[in-house]
Amino acid sequence: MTKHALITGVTGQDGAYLSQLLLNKGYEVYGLIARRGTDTQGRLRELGIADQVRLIDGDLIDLSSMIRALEKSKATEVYNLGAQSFVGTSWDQPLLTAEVTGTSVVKMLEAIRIANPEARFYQASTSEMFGQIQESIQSERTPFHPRSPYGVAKLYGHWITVNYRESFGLHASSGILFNHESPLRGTEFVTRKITLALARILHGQQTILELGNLDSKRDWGFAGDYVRAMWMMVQNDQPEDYVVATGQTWTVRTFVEMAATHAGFKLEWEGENENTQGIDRNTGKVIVKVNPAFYRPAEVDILIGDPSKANQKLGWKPEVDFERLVSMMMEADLRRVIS
Ligand code: NAP
Ligand code: G4F
Repeated sequence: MTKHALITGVTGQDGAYLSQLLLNKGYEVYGLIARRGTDTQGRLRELGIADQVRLIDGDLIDLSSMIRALEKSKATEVYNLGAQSFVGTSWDQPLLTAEVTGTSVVKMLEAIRIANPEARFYQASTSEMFGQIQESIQSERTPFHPRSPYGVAKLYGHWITVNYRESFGLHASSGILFNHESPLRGTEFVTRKITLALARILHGQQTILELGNLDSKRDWGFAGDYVRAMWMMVQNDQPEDYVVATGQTWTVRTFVEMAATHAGFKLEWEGENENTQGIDRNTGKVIVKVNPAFYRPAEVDILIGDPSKANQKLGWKPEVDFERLVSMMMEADLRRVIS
């Protein structure tokens, strides 16, 4: 029998890759879509699947639309990926973030209890919940200390998922995913901001790339690998929580250097902290500059995940390494800027 899945956040990076994965497995894929803009389906189109995903109007703050989406889709698997997902914005819109990223999770869980308690549920939790890290390598057992309104909202979503599993026996799993990127990453996130800017600079459409904290370290993986982990969690008989990560960490500075090398710049750094500049030795031009406007009120300095549980219990491991990820993103933006 054909499986039906409902994805919130279907127009986002992960929503697009997960839709592709599920369609390839023969699922009927339904996506909850909040029609705010005129062109929200760009990522689904880029993967060539826009006409295969069935869209249902709805919003994460509207419980009734979630119940209707569950009824219309007849979903037996629900992937809750929708969120205000940009950490920086969460200080400017903390209440919206609390609702869309935090308390909407209990609405989706309630919708499941009302419309189909047998449906399996995946919650998109995050390494941002570790924030000011309490252990040098973070696992499912590491205590949380979020550092942003986004991280705090996600922590609510995480614990309410655990609570509904324990209270009502729902098949609800929470994936604590570390940063994952791709050519479909939003341009506000640092990796894509870097690759797009370098491609534009190379083609004379931009002069400089301004960044904040270059020393911040992240465990960056490929989104295509990470949506596979989501699906594996939902298929497992036992609903549980899993860290999904590569186990390696890199600075923002290293990301810039690798991307610049890939794009053909010879980058050298001068100055320190707020005076830091990245100069292209080919041309003598400054192409990267630190701008404190991009610093955050409270930073997550470093994240490194331990994916052993996902590896042992689900058989999951990442296939794309950091270097390949950077080159994949850089190549995609070079192609986009030229065309
Ligand atoms: P993304 O590209 O920002 O996608 C977010 C999605 O949520 C978009 O489809 C967006 O729709 C939708 N959305 C926002 N507000 C909504 C609302 N009120 N009602 C319905 N839909 C709404 O995020 P992503 O990178 O794919 O991440 C997917 C999920 O994983 C998010 O929950 C994120 O917080 C979490 N996460 C991401 C990472 C990562 O590194 N990527 C790591 C850990 C956890 P519009 O396009 O219409 O705005
Ligand atoms: O790319 P970012 O904005 O991602 P961040 O804050 O780590 O959040 C992402 O990953 C989380 C998982 O850990 C997700 F839950 C969340 O939804 C999102 O997908 O920033 C990464 C780092 C930060 O330390 C930031 O301060 O890069 C630093 N950074 C330096 N300059 C910058 C910039 N970040 C952005 N966005 N823009 C800059 O100019």
